[in-house]
Amino acid sequence: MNGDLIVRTATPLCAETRLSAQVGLITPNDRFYVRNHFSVPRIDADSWSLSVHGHVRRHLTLTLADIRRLPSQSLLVTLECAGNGRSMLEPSVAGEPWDLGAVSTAEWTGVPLVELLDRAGVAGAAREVVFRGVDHNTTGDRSDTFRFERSLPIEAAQESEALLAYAMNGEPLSPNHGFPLRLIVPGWYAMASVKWLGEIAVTDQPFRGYFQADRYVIEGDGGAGDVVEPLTRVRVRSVITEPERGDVVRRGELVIRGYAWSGNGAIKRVDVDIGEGWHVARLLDDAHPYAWRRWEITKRVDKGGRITLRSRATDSNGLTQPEQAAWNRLGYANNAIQTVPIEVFD
Ligand SMILES: Nc1nc2c(c(=O)[nH]1)N[C@H]1C(S)=C(S)[C@@H](COP(=O)(O)O)O[C@H]1N2
Ligand SMILES: [Mo]
Repeated sequence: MNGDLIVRTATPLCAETRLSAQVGLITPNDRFYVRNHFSVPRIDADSWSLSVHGHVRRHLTLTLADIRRLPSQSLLVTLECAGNGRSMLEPSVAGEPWDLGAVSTAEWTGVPLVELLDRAGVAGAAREVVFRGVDHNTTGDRSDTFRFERSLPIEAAQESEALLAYAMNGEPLSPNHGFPLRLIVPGWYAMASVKWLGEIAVTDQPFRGYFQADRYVIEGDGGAGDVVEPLTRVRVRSVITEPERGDVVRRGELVIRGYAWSGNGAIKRVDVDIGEGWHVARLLDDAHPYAWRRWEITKRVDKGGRITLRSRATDSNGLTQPEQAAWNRLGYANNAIQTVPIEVFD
């Protein structure tokens, strides 16, 4: 395993990118975070096919070669696991104890989902599109075997610029990231980006599968079953990658660097606090609609001792990060401002 990944659970593999290993705009494939619910399915690309059925005018069965012949597109997309930052919640919650590294960015290449839906011809009664992974097993509180499946409302399927991706940063998808084909839903928490696709079913009913209705939902005070909000778009967030928690730095010029992203609009601003108020950081990189942006700021630190660094992103809809996490039982969507304590010496 690449040393730039921190393993949170070994089987199924869940591993996050070390913050210090986030260096460029794009995360190299071998250090892109991994979140698997079941063991990685072994898929033989030659016998694999994708079936598109349900409320469509034409049922399609496509081989990988068929898919690669369709018009393709490449998009820079940041994926963030909805559980990213879960370990910071108090009181603590069950689930993968992610720090802040369950987020990475790649250039994905594949066929626009609309291209395929148009070829199949979506029927008038269609309400949702269900994406079925071929990975399956039992999990958590269920004893039967079931698949990883998620749906998108038909409007989101048609308007989200979703891709059926077969390549990641110019290489075929690796087994961990969904070989041979996965969905990428730009702007949405990454549970929507179903890996190891086998089937796409257009339905006239709301889909109520486990990973749709029992997981990846924000619950109310009533606990399990009291769903307030299903997770969709990524909440605005920033992370500080440099310096790191606990670093000891010399007095003088201090360079602070990190990333900022939002599923609800472009990043407009990042403010950084070095213990005495907010300063506007410089945004780097071009703005890509679905990818994070690097930022940096240089500040003088004249006093020795402990200081706490914080960063706060704001997007084009004026949404910003809260000081306190909005606690929820399943530990999702914690976009609270991160605190990075460091020590300054003379
Ligand atoms: N088929 C399938 N798709 C899946 C998952 C899975 O376990 N099985 N995990 C989802 C979750 S919760 C996340 S965060 C992303 C992780 O994608 P990555 O492993 O490529 O980073 O895949 C999503 N798609
Ligand atoms: Mo996730």
